[in-house]
Amino acid sequence: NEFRRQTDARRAPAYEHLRRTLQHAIENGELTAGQALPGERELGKLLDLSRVTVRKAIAGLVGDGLLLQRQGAGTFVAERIVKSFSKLTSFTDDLRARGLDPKSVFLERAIGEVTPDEAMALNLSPGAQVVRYYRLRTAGDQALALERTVVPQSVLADPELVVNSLYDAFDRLGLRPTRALQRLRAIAFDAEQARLMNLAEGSPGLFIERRTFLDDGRVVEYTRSFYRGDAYDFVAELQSE
Ligand code: 16G
Repeated sequence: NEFRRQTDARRAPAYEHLRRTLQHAIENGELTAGQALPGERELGKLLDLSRVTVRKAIAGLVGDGLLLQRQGAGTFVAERIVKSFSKLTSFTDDLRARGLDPKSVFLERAIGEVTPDEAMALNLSPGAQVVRYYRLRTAGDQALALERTVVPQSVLADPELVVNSLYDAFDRLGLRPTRALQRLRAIAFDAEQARLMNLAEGSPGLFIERRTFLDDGRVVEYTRSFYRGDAYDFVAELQSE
């Protein structure tokens, strides 16, 4: 409905208008990945808009994942996060390496009895206790992933040992994961996941399952991650057989 769209656009508040203008500039390459935006004050002056308007437009684009804010450095056009598919790194490692500030929002953190599927994945016997986490993974204002992690309670005695990073907790406990098996598949975020991630239902995602081992063969995690499909590139070096 073209007419409706036009009148809506005309009636749209100034921040919405700026948001769309910036979005188009990013989509058609006038603003390129990694490029810094002028400061809020400067941008406001340039476009004759209030600082509040500029701030609101930018906050919207940060939420959409098109812009990134780095503490103390300013606002940048987001680049996709390039992640190795063959290195045993954590969410926290990947984002810290980019100067971002990764966080966990705990949607669930509890001890329970292992389910048959989890027992298979973790090499546990029926009846064993496990620690379960369901976390929203964020950087700045942006939600990047949802993760369900199961760890044997024999490995993590207390769920509170994980503050933001699971691998930091392993490190503090002197546990050194050395190997993992991983599987990746494309998914569409369902309504509930989309709500948590602040995305439209059906947005593309990457489902990654990881089982991580210590040197002695113990499995320390079984994690099912749902990464934003529009934010990550997975890369690997391939060698001939
Ligand atoms: C990554 C891992 C996930 C692991 C998490 C730990 C992938 C696909 N998955 O997201 O298996 O549990 O990192 O991150 O890389 P943390 O130490 O920040 O909690």
